[in-house]
Amino acid sequence: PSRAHLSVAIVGAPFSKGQKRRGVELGPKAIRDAGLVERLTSLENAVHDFGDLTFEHLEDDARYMNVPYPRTVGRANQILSEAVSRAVGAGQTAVMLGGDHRHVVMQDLSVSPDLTHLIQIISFFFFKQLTWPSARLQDTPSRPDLCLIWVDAHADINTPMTSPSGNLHGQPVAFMLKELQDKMPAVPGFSWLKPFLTARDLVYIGLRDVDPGEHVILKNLGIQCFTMRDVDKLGMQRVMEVTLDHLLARKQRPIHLSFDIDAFDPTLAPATGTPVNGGLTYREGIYITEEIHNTGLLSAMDLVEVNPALGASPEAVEATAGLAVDVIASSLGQTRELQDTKQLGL
Ligand code: B3U
Ligand code: MN
Ligand code: MN
Repeated sequence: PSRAHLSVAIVGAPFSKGQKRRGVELGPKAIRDAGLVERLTSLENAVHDFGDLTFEHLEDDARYMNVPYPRTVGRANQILSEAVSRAVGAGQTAVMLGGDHRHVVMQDLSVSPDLTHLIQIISFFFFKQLTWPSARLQDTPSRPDLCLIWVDAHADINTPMTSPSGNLHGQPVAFMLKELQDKMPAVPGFSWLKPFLTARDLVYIGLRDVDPGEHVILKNLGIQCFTMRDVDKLGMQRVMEVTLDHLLARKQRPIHLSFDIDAFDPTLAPATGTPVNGGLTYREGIYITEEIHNTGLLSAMDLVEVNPALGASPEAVEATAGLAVDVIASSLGQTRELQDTKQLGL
């Protein structure tokens, strides 16, 4: 491991709503149990674990279009955003850990609002707020300063109209993008969240399960996407070179990394809600995060969709959680490169 010397804030977002069901709160816990804090500390980072946030389930939260529990999800995201806002404001690199509620919610409430992925909206949003504290929520201007790397099997860019499932975890990017605002209805619970990201500031890596409406959006907005086919064709070295060039060539600026564990091949990350065959290898995934760390520009990240309740065995869960720790650690300084012997004190 290299020496990183970052101040890292860990925030867990289990989105449990008090529905005590095996697995729901175990996403962040499984990642911690796999040794996250120890690993980050061994990299000589100062680690502050703020524990898990608690989220309430709001009464009278009627479905909006095909989106169930919009107010509960919106509020949970607001709470998380405040926690992230504090951490980033204190100069820390924020690491958000998600669980997956789809499974639980479906069983408990007979609907499937997947709350976890919405983490990605808020963390990113509040970082913007902090960078421009004078900007009002209503008229956040286009800001070239922050950029987003989205590593996922899915594009998560459905609008409530294009979403085949209604699940909000398939929609967070649509809430963020300015270019999509005339396509977005006023989902209750989300009025606090204004679009802040331009299509030019976003790069996808790992896509292989994209819905028809999402294809249209990605093409129309000309978003830089590296599907798994592109990864096969170009190799990850080239993918990262183009990604970082696309985002940073004009200007060095902070990076938000949103990493969905289902970007990896299901053989490596089986304990997740929507696995898709043909995903990233371990080496491809870790190369992404090493390259991002090497920029020195990582500001915040989220690691989502680890769901211990969906692992077929304890080993499957441990493998998935261990992989999540490797992704986070290599984003924050763990490297496979040989180290400077002087730095190692040898
Ligand atoms: N694109 C589908 C499926 C999906 C998106 N994200 C996940 N699954 N994890 C949808 O529901 O929007
Ligand atoms: Mn996904
Ligand atoms: Mn996702």
